[in-house]
Amino acid sequence: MSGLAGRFRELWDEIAPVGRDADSGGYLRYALTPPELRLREWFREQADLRGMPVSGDGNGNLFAWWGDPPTDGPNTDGPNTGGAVLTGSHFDSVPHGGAYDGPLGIVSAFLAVDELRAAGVTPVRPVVVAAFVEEEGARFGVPCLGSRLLTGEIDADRAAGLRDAAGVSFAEALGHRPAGADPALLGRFAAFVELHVEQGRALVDADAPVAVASAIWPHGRWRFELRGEGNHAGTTRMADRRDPMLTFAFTVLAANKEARLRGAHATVGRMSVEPNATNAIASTVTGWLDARAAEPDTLHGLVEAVQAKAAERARRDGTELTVTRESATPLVTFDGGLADRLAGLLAAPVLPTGAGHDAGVLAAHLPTAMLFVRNPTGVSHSPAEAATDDDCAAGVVALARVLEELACH
Ligand code: HGY
Ligand code: MN
Ligand code: MN
Repeated sequence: MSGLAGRFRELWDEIAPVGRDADSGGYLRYALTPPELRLREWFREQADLRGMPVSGDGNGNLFAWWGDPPTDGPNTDGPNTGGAVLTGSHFDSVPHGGAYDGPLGIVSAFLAVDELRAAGVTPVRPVVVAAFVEEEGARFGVPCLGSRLLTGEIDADRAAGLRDAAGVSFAEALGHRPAGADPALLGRFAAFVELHVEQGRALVDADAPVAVASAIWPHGRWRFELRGEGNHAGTTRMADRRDPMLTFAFTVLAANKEARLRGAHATVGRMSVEPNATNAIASTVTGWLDARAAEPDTLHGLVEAVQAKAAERARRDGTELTVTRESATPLVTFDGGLADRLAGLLAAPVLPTGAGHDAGVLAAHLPTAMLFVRNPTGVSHSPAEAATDDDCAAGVVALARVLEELACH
């Protein structure tokens, strides 16, 4: 194992146990809960060790600065003139998620700073490591919540009122109303480069450790609420039932079929049932559709078709359907010039992805790129997610070269 792979492993082992579920081996690192709060403390410790002052944006995002942090005053030099190069990712996970999705981008960023310093490199512009809050939306339901707040893509009052399963609001978890958009801070960044574990097998098939991202599929989340009539499982005749579970089951099958017909992706991985009793017909069933497609029109057609099939079945079952879009991310095409420049610099393949990222939000506001690190299992949002220390070291080297390219010339 190379020296850098060893240093990666050493730093990685500091956070690996945090929030890990002993039974599943997956991670329960929900935003602003004790495991994620511990990782935020670790972030500050790592920044302190490197003499990198940490600033916040009032939304729960953290920024460690190598070079001058923002002054109190607004950035009056105009957009993106601050020239800082932003990197980093997120700490939060999906329930029983993998170890690398998010934290790899933050650990790699600190190690890339170490590599540049060890090589005697001094950037002419600040290099900033970010930890964005609630990227997965696993606690408050809206993915990329922190980056959407920073960029003004979600209203601060709506974000403040988002609640978790226990009814705790984002504002209560944060300790205050989120500050919302911060154009002055955003204007200090000239580019954002997020390193992330690949959530697929393209790099395995390409036999390459690192890739550059070209695009993120448009995708979104829709909540399907079905209301029927709760009743006794034993005494209610089948012909008399208005069972929302029936409509829901049909909707899940319709989503799968419509996605296959379109070469798109549709997933229903989360649901809730009331009263959720073995011997009672459900009164309400709520399910969440995660839909994604390479093209916006395909995605729109998919969701329209699933909604129409669900509504038709609800009429047959005598149930009531309400569909609410909870989040949507348009097609993200990363800055082509930047992607090509980095792919040339790294001699790396260029890949699209169906996974959303904070980079997908920031891409609408500043030149943004992503680096992917090979995942030998290709599995993600699961304890089976993996990356080798050597490939992670290759990711650090690649990120260090990119940061030097962007911040030192
Ligand atoms: O859901 C996603 O695509 C990302 O992993 N948050
Ligand atoms: Mn994820
Ligand atoms: Mn992620």
